[in-house]
Amino acid sequence: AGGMTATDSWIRKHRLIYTDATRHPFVLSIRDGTVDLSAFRTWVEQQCEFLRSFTAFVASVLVKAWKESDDRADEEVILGSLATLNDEFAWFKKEALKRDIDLTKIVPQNATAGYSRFLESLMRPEMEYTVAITALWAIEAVYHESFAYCMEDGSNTPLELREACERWGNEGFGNYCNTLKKIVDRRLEMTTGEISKKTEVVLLRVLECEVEFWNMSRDGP
Ligand code: HMH
Repeated sequence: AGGMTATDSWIRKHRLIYTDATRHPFVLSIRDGTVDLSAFRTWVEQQCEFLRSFTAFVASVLVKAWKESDDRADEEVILGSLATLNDEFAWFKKEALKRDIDLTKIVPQNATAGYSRFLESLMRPEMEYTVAITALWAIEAVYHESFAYCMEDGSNTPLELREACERWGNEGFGNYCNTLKKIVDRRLEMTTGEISKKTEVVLLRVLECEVEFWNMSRDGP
């Protein structure tokens, strides 16, 4: 199809799971205002755990970009991801404090632990940059699409959740996701069929992990 990039065609091909990840019932409940605040609390708690492994993962992607990328501008984009994460940590600490969550006592639930193990597998030095940057794009894009949906006209998002939605749903974050998507498509144009296949499998695993993370948040401990 004219103008369809590799990422576009994957999203089209895997539309069902992509929609499961970006229009999950938990997200829909935020959007329509029926979200259970104890579920949101679980989400905040598990996010604090997830962010630790996610940050280590993003740092590993930066190392891969430095070693393997054909374009040094990639390093700046990934450094930007780390800067945003620095900010996110501060925000979650504030949210945790508001909700009386003791950050030192959080026990990672299965979905969080499974996601961390998957990210750890992507951090191995032999894992290709193309594969890792694709995972980064997908992880960020799912949150952008989910939370942007909660900010659209007609949404009824509770006041105390608006900041969360704004954080990932804002236009700047959307532009950042698009920049990552362009990097992925550029890399996929220069890669072999084998790595392309491996990348597609990793993309699907990201989407699964995201669905499991939402499921856990919705269902509570
Ligand atoms: C589980 N997926 C999860 N947490 C996040 N913070 C993001 C994606 C986006 O940064």
